[in-house]
Amino acid sequence: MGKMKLKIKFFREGPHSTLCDEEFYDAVETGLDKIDEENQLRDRLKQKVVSIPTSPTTSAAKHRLWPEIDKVSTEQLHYARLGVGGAGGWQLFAEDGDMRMYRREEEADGLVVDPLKACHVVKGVTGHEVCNIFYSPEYRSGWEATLEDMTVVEKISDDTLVFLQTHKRIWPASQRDALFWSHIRRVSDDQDPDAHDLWIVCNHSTEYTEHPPNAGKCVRVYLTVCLVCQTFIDPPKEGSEITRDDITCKITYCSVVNPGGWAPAAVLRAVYKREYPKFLKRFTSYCIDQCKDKPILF
Ligand code: 9M6
Repeated sequence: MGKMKLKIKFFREGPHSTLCDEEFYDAVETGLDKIDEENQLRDRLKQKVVSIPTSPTTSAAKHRLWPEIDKVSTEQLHYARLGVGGAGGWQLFAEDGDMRMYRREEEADGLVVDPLKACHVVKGVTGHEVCNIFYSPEYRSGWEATLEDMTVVEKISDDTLVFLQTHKRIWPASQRDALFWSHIRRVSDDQDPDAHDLWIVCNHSTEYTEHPPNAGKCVRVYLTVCLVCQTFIDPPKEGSEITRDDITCKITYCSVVNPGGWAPAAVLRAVYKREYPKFLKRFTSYCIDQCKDKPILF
């Protein structure tokens, strides 16, 4: 697809935008390409260390959000484990090696909220390691290519954090931010005590009076995301230890993002189609890279 350089003096986001979908998408694509270039440059530079606030931690179970955290995490785990065949209506839209991405076309109040479900198989890492990297703020900027800023608004417990993130602006769309709790847990399978534990991270939008939505230049997005991982280990050879070559991690990633404000449906769908596969490939290769020289965390 040839990139047009558009010379547009006046434009606005919204249903009265002076850009047609194609022009809007060309502009978005150019914006995304620019972010890619910046990231490639940044990847080669040393990573900045993110500090986590050391506020006193409470037990998550006593927190006002706990009933919701527990309910949504359990629901999301169940939802992630359902297959993509049959009546679910999932359509395959991207495939690359062992990675498969499915979506369902859905709208809410005229906004695209297409649910996404992705399956991937990654060798050399455990589910515990992958979930730790997805959850922990110190890794976030290493794999989140569209991240501009991230703060931990509250540490509810070691396994539950609340994040406020701003994403890089993709011109001509408004910049987006997201405020969500993130919860990590191990789930043991009572039906199959021999099976390896599952690990899940669930991210879900929340509200804080201190951080009202759409107050500044950002439009707030609303998300429900879950990452579910299971580790498989090849039977160890006689007298030898398990190495990373014997480990396989099966990943399911489910995401529903409400863009919060208007954007042309066709443009959003094109952005999803372009960004999700890149996102999951970048995340999983980051995990492999981070883990390769470290002892295995089962
Ligand atoms: C909406 C991932 C948290 C990791 C997460 C996200 C995605 C669209 C998108 N872009 C309108 C947008 C905004 C998003 O897995 S997470 O929880 O660090 C959270 C939010 C992605 C936020 C759009 C920007 C304009 C496309 C779907 C997208 C997919 C993947 C990566 C980046």
